[in-house]
Amino acid sequence: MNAADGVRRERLSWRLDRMAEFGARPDGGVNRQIYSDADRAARGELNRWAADLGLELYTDPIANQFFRLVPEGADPRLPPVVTGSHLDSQPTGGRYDGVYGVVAGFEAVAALIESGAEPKRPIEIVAWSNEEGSRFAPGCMGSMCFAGARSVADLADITDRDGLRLQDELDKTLASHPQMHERGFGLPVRAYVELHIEQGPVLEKLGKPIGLVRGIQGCRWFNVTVEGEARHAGTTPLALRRDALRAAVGYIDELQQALEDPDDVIRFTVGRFDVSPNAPNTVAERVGFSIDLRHPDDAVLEAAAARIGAILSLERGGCRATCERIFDHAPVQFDPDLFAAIGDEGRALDLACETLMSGAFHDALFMADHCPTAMIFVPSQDGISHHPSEFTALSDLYDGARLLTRVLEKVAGP
Ligand code: HGY
Ligand code: MN
Ligand code: MN
Repeated sequence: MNAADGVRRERLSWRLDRMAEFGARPDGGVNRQIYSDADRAARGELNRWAADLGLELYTDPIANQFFRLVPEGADPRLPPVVTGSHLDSQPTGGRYDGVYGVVAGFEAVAALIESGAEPKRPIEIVAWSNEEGSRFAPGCMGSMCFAGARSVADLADITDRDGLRLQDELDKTLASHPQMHERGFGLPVRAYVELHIEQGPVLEKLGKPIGLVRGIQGCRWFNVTVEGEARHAGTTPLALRRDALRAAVGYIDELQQALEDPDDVIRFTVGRFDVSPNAPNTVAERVGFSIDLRHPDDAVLEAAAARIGAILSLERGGCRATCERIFDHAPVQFDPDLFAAIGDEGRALDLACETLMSGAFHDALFMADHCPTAMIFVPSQDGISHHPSEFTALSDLYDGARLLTRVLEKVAGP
């Protein structure tokens, strides 16, 4: 039996529903942020699934989870084929972003085992830590550390909005799964294939169930801090104020105008905005805000980043701004051979495929620096993601999992 025929729709659906229970929101979405109790509980569920399948459990110093299958007759010394994505979600996240790739990895491995497939090399499912970066910025910490782009020591003292340190929350998470064997970063990988929802409108608009992802656009994140002076709202004349909130709003307005793109390709987003002391009758002393900047052309990203730096270098209303770049990856093109192999398997399954670039970043962005990497997309209804109403039809989830299974069997084969 071809392993892909062994993918079970109901089991896939059950696994997704089960994972959505961890951090479930009343509106049907999830809030399963990294190193939270909900995240730790979800990790425990994966460990149970892995034990049921007889997989070996590994973790590393940033608590990435790896579930390893060494098939009968395979050579354990060969670098594995790795598939997976992330469990962590946005605070107002959906039920599919990231977790679908992990769940489909379990479904594919179960189907491979049940079909008696004989891959010649190990296969591993990975759940990367902190792809979203919503609690501890930046995102992709797990894949960044694995691929050697950052060290855990670099990230240890980052705090969340409650002032909790990353390292302390990470230690709690590592302690929560003592049964996982520790291993280091950067192990050799034959290929990394990530299955993910598109999070955009393209596939649905074209009526195509599968996206063959050519690459991911470049992305930079900045943390901006505007320093002013706290003063009494009733007694301090405006002429004497150094109002950090007024200055921050002015900076953001100027940045949005400067980065205005008639082709609407530049993605400039301020998603986080923190005011201190955040009191109605005290002039803002300090404002912190995030900048998320993306574009498929690195030269455009570079020029836009320079504009941001120039604007923030100027004093505004007596206030000064500092701008720290905390995330930076140039656009990537995925491995052409792996990309072609996925297309071949998609056509062999008689699935209509569309080639596209990813607007969202994924752990594949950093894995592309480490090994041959590619991605598969399935459609997102109305292109919605990072929202509780995120939805993908089970038939599409099933097709994606079948294609992933065929690709794993092919790439891990002789
Ligand atoms: O922000 C992103 O592109 C990803 O969905 N975390
Ligand atoms: Mn994701
Ligand atoms: Mn996301």
